[in-house]
Amino acid sequence: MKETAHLVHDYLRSSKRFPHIWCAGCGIGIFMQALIRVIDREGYSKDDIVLISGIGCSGRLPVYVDFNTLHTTHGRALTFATGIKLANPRLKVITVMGDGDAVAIGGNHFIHAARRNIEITSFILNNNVYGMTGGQSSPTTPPGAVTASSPYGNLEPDFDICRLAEAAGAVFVARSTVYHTRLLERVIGMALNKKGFAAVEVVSQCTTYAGHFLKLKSPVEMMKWQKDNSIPIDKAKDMSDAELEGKIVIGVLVDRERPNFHEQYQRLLAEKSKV
Ligand SMILES: Cc1ncc(C[n+]2csc(CCOP(=O)(O)OP(=O)(O)O)c2C)c(N)n1
Ligand code: SF4
Repeated sequence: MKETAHLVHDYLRSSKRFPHIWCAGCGIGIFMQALIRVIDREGYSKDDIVLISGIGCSGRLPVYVDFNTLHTTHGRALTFATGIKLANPRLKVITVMGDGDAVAIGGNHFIHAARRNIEITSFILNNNVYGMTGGQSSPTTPPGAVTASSPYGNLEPDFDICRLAEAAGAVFVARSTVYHTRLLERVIGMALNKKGFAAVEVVSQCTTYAGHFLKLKSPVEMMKWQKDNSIPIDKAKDMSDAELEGKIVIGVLVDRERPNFHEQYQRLLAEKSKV
């Protein structure tokens, strides 16, 4: 097997796209490498994949990798992904979104993609902040955090992306951090193989902005924080809500079956074309 550096290099676009825009120590690159490793291991060809993003630091990911890619508008990755999957169900359609992209401006599309159960593998890189625009509060910023848009402390409660995905109907829901790379690769693989809407929350460090309000001074401290605060789902099941306060529950949270939208849509098209 190729070393990670060589393998990843084979999947990156050369020349003009680099240097990338990510800050040193940002977690997005760790996720990108894990995604590439799993795609390679699972044997997809580059042409099988369509990787779609909205806007944000996380949204830059498709710019760097050599798949079919779309860098769309803020919050709209899932709308483009839905159209592509309906038009060409053979393709493996993947979205990469920031927390703001997926569940603030794109929240409506997120819940309806889950409700429809269209086969899209969606990765939500949750760094608890709007990174690209300078560190404003997002729906996953902790209450009390001092951010660019909440200088006296964030008044809003944060919400749980995985619970939202589950309640909206996603058939596969998992969470990992970028610290837990083996788990991350396992859930990426499972999500890619799921025949329905899969949501994977990837807790990732924004060292430049979230590090400040989490009072963590370096990428290393932030990853140690991910390690020390994560609880595997099997253990979490025996813990109370109070005990889980401030913890990151990791692992496969939902894995269930439900009719998927694009297969029903293809059947309908076939039936109607006979009439
Ligand atoms: C319609 C629209 N509104 C606002 C923006 C400005 N904008 C660009 S990225 C972004 C937030 C990015 O945060 P997130 O989605 O969490 O991704 P991150 O940068 O943290 O990876 C915003 C508000 C935009 N580009 N388009
Ligand atoms: S601003 Fe934050 S999320 Fe964006 S590249 Fe820098 S560290 Fe990463």
